[in-house]
Amino acid sequence: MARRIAHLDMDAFYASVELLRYPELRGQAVVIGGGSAHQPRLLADGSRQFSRLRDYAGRGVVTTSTYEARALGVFSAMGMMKAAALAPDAVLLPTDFDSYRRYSRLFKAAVAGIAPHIEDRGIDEIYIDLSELPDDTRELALRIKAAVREHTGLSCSIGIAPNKLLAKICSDLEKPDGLTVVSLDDVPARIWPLAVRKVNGIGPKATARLAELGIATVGQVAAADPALLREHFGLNYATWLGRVSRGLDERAVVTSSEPKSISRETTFERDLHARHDREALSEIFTRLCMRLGEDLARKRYVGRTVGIKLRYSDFRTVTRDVTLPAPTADGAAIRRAAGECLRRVPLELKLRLLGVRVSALSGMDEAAPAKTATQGDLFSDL
Ligand code: DCP
Ligand code: MG
Repeated sequence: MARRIAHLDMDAFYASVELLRYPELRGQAVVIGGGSAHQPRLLADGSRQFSRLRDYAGRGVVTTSTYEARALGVFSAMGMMKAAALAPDAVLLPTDFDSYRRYSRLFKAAVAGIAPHIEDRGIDEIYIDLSELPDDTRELALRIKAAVREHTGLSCSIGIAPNKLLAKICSDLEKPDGLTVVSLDDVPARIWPLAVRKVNGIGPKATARLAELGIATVGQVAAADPALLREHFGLNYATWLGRVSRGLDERAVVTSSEPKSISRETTFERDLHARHDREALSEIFTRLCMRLGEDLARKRYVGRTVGIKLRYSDFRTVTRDVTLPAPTADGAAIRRAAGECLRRVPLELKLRLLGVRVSALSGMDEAAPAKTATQGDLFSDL
């Protein structure tokens, strides 16, 4: 029985929330990413005076932009000065995360009223498993879009497919206000012509490597010699590439609002060697663990199992984990446990990615076993 998975992504999310507040900006090139200095000023006649990109000076980047600004070449993550050169008249607004979080909760609640099987993927996107619902696919999607609009005043784009991989690709195909439904039979016509970077999980480095092999589209990945992919990407990633290029993906929609694990990972600017770049690597490693500890504390979780993930320069990935006697959210304790894991992996090859994960979570406020005095000393001999 084929599954029916939707991916919903809000259109120009932060910018669209701002337009609810400043409807007079509708239809204009608007860029989000300023600071408090760029707060619009209310004039004596009741109208508002907005900052313009041309007045911007600094090193900030664009957080997002309206589609009108994108038409001028201004996109997320672009340096603001570069954006100002392309679109000097664009309106610049400060970011207001509290509002975005509020609208995020609102749109998710609106969807849950129709289709409750939801996996939260961040502030502006969710997966929805529609498999159990009796309704016609398009009719259901239109109802979800209408509910989102009614509860938030915002538009979204939805992709529906037999799995998460294809649904995510499809939600982007007809943005904004898109609705795209594909089946596995549509993969050659709809997916194969797409650039490889449209696939979630094929990042800039893999894209560059594929380009060196003359592979630019998903179809070319599907047609590539599996042995060639193995040689350049390692068995795991090559097998994954082969499957995704055929539109295959078995991952479940994970509805639980309770996370199974909390992790952080980073892909290095350049590949690092455990010995030759020891200092840089150690610093990044420590920072990851400290940040992870802060994430856990903020979300009020502690975890008993600490794991690491390494991706080598040849794209092979290894993981190791260790279970602690008592759960922790302490960055230094995570660092010691992760360091222990690191000593159990081969480190001859350079590394391109390092990740740290804490799982076997429990609530920090739950009646957890009292922290023992020995906990902090546990790894002191390592
Ligand atoms: N965002 C960010 N930094 C980025 C990209 C995005 O802070 N480099 C924020 C701003 C976006 C929000 O996350 O509004 C959602 O990201 P999307 O990639 O979904 O971008 P948009 O929703 O803005 O546009 P689209 O219509 O393409 O989805
Ligand atoms: Mg979006």
